[in-house]
Amino acid sequence: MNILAAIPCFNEEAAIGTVVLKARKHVDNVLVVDDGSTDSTVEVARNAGAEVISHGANVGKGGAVKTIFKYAFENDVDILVLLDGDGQHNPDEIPNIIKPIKEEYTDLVLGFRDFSVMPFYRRIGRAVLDITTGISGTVTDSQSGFRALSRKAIQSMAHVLNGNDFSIESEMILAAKELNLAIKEAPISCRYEGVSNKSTKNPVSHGFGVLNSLIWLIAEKRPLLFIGVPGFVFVVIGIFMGIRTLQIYSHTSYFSVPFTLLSSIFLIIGAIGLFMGLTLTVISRLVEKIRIENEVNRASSRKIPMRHFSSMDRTSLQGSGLVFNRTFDTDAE
Ligand SMILES: Nc1nc2c(ncn2[C@@H]2O[C@H](COP(=O)(O)OP(=O)(O)OP(=O)(O)O)[C@@H](O)[C@H]2O)c(=O)[nH]1
Ligand SMILES: [Mg+2]
Repeated sequence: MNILAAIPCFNEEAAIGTVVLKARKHVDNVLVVDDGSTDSTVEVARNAGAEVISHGANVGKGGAVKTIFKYAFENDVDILVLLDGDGQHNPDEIPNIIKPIKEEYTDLVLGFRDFSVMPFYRRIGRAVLDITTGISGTVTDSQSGFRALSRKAIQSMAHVLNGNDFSIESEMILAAKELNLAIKEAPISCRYEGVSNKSTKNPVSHGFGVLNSLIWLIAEKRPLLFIGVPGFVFVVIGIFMGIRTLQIYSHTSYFSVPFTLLSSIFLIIGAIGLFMGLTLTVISRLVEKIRIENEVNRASSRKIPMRHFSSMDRTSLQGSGLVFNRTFDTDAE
């Protein structure tokens, strides 16, 4: 079994050596994706025995995670462990986080941190992001970077992740849910004391940045819910106000211009929202069909068994008319 631990890094020379050395005890290979570090992260990681891929410029944590997925996909990794390079995660907990994948039918294991040891302001931010991420179900800790993925999760997620920033943690969960992957959670420890806080980002603006990316991500995936439904509500309010204007007119012969204007504004904005929501839903479905078709093409050229596709993908394929006459060795392996 090919197990890879991968660490997205930006200026982690102080901690990365220990993290790599400890992680090597539990996996076959350690990959460090350096994202334009200006310190000696690359040399330290290499000397500790990690394979290093360097972006050459700072793309963001999400960009590094996408590079990791590409590497894992191309190198037929069976289990991928993601962890941070600043020493907050304990690599000796890797066996716990991969256990559900090895022993149960699980595709994504999310490490969850103990709320009580987390600084107060982080707890609030974490709760907001957890609720937003968990819109279609609950997650205990949506922002933890310590997680493990099965081969099926790697293969099906490698080409669907988009974000370059820290919203990648939520995006991965949303993608896993969409792909009908089995998700489990495992407790992990997380150090806040004694970790070099070289982070230049303010945790509050950082949290808002992630929330902003997350809202756009969900709006993009669920345009009917986020644009169409509010549009529908506006249309209903507009109609109600219009009826009210006519009632007042019929009883008092007074025609309220402001009320009519307001009603028209609600109707126009609502109609635009409803129309946009429907149009964007059709577009996002088409994009999804193309994505699935691309996945199938890739799988067919790499002979990936059909069972590596989620049942949702298979159903969408059958219903989409994108019928493919390639046969996958469904029961093979
Ligand atoms: N590739 C890449 N990795 C990054 C970037 N920023 C942070 N990281 C890495 O992502 C991991 C988590 O980053 P942190 O800054 O510690 O984020 P955090 O743990 O959510 O926040 P703190 O609690 O402040 O430590 C570490 O391994 C970082 O080196 C970046 O711009 N690019
Ligand atoms: Mg950290």
